[in-house]
Amino acid sequence: MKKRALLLLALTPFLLTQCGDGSKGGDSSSSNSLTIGFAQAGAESAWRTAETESITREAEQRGVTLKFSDAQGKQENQIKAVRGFIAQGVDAIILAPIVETGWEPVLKEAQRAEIPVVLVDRGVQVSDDGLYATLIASDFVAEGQMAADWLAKKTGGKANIIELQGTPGAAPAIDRKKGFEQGIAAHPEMKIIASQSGDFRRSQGKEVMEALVKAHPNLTAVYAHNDDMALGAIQALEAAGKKPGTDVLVVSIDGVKDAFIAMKDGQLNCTVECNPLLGPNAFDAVEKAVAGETLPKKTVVQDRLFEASQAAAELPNRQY
Ligand code: GYE
Repeated sequence: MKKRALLLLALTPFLLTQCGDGSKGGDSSSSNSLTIGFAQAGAESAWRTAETESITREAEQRGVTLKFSDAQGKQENQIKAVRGFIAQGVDAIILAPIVETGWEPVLKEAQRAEIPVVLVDRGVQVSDDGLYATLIASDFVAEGQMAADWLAKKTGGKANIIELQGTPGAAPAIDRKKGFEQGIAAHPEMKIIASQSGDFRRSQGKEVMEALVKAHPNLTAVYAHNDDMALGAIQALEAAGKKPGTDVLVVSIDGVKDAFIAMKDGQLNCTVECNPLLGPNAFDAVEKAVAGETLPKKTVVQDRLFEASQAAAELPNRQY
């Protein structure tokens, strides 16, 4: 199908200049007439919902036909979806891979079918990075480091930390753990006293924290790999008679609206923004990949850190 798209792109200027009515290819958008498959990971968090909306909205604006699949957190569903898109002969595939490993066979199938794959928000481990066109994502190690640095400063380098990890095997869970551990390494009195996965979900953040706060009542800080788990943990801490935001500092990642509300309310102390509005970048990449251009292997989305003191002023500006 890549060939068909290339042919169309090549013909567009001809049609524009040669055909009086411009009835075909008359739209100046090069996405016009593209059919793209979007294999989304799931809908586990507010972040992911915002990402889905951004990609859907951008497709509409560019006149792209978008085929959408929600894998509901299961890699096997996502692999099936990618295979389905290949069978349907889409022009390109946008993939937000749930976990890092296990992608090689299906990416090879896409390559054989000459269908470029643009990775959004999470990376993959493959032996040949030629198996995907590009990755558009944040630097998760840097995010974890920013969270650790903030906590080190705030506590004078002393904390009993409970870590809530994201989905096991997911790039942001692996790298946010790594970055945080690197960040606290220089502070011997900052200790991770317990670390468990809450699968990036609010309900599981709450559940896991209910058990952990009982087992480790000496905690002084929570580091959650995303805001949703932090918000669930805040509920569990309150139910256990703790004061999140005061006697237990809470720091997380994403920067979703609810996190800003919790910061304004004094329950969350800090969030590291991770921008989910990837639609415009994703479709710029798709258009280039379909046109046969070589893309940089990674585009890093820039993130910022926000503290509770900034929340009230920043809240009206939040887009997700
Ligand atoms: O931080 C989390 C989500 O892959 C960057 O996935 C994304 C992460 C995001 O569920 O909230």
